[in-house]
Amino acid sequence: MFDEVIEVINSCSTFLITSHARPDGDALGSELAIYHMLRDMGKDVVVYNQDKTPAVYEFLPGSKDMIHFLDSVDGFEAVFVLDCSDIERVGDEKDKIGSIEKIINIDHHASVGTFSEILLVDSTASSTGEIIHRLMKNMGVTITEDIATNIYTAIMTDTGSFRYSNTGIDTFRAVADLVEKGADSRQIAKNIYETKPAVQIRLMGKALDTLEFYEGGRVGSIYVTQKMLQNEGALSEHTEGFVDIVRSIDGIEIAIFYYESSKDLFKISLRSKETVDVEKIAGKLGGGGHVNASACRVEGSLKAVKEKVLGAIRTVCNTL
Ligand SMILES: [Mn+2]
Repeated sequence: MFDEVIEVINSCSTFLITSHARPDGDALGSELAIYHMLRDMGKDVVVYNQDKTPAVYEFLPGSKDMIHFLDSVDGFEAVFVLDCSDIERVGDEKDKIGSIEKIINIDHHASVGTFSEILLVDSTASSTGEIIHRLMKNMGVTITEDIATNIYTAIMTDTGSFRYSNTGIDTFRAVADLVEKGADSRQIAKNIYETKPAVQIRLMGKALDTLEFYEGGRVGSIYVTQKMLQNEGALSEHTEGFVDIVRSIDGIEIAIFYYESSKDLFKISLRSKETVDVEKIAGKLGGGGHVNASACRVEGSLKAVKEKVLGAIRTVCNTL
C-alpha cells in the first residue's frame, strides 16, 4: 500500500496537493503536512483549495502559501487528493485535477471512489492525518514541528478531541509521537476551540432557537438559513460544529444540522453517538461519510428537505 505512494513521491518532482471544498481541519492539516514533507525533500509543491482557509485554521504552518485559483495543471506530474471519497468533492476544478497523470488518494472514508489508481485508504483510521503520519513513519522522513502541528490538528479535529469512536490506540500512539516532535497540544486546542468570534456565538443562539426533537427525543435538529447569516453578519464557516451541540443533548441518538447553502439547497450534517450508522442515512440521500458523522445535499424547501431526511432516518433505523 505504501510502496506505490512512496514510488511516486521519489520519482516525481512537481506536485499539486488538494482536498475537498469547505476544507476542515483534517483536510488542511493533511495537505500542509504533505506540503512540508515534499518541500523538505526539495520538490516543487503547490497546495490548492477551492475555498479559502477558515480563519480558525490560519495558524497552521504553511497556510499562507495555499492558492485558491488554479490556472493550468500543466507541469504537475502528480496530485495528492486528500480526505476525498470522490473527486467531485474537490469542487469546480475536478476535471483539471483529474487530468493529472498520477493521482494519489489518501483517505479514511468508508465509501471509496474509483478516481485514482494509487490508493492509501483505511476506513478504520481516525483521520487522513493519521494515515499520513503512518506513511511518514514508513518513509522514515523527519517529522518537523511544522509537520507535527499540522497532523496533530488533523487528528484532533476529526476525532472531536479524541472523543469519537474513530479514536483508537493507534490514534493515541500517533499523537504521542507528534507531541514528542513538537506539536503543542495546549496551544493547538486553544487556537481551534477558544478563538471563536462573537458573531459565531450569536448565530449559534439563533440556530438553537430552531431546535426540534423527533422520535421521542432520540432525533434532534437545528438549522441556519442564508437570511439568518445575513441578519447576524455571519459566514458559512461560522456554522462549523453546530451539529455537535445537538449531539451533546442527553438522549439524542441522531443529530441533524440543516444549512441552507443557496435557495432551496441544503447541506445536511448528520451525527450519531453510538451504533446508529448515519453514513447509511446520508447514502440514501446521495451523500456519504462515516458511521458517526456524515453529510449530504438535498434540494427543496426546508419543510420538504426535513421530511426527506426524517424519512431516510426512519427507513434506515426501523428500531428507533
Ligand atoms: Mn477526514
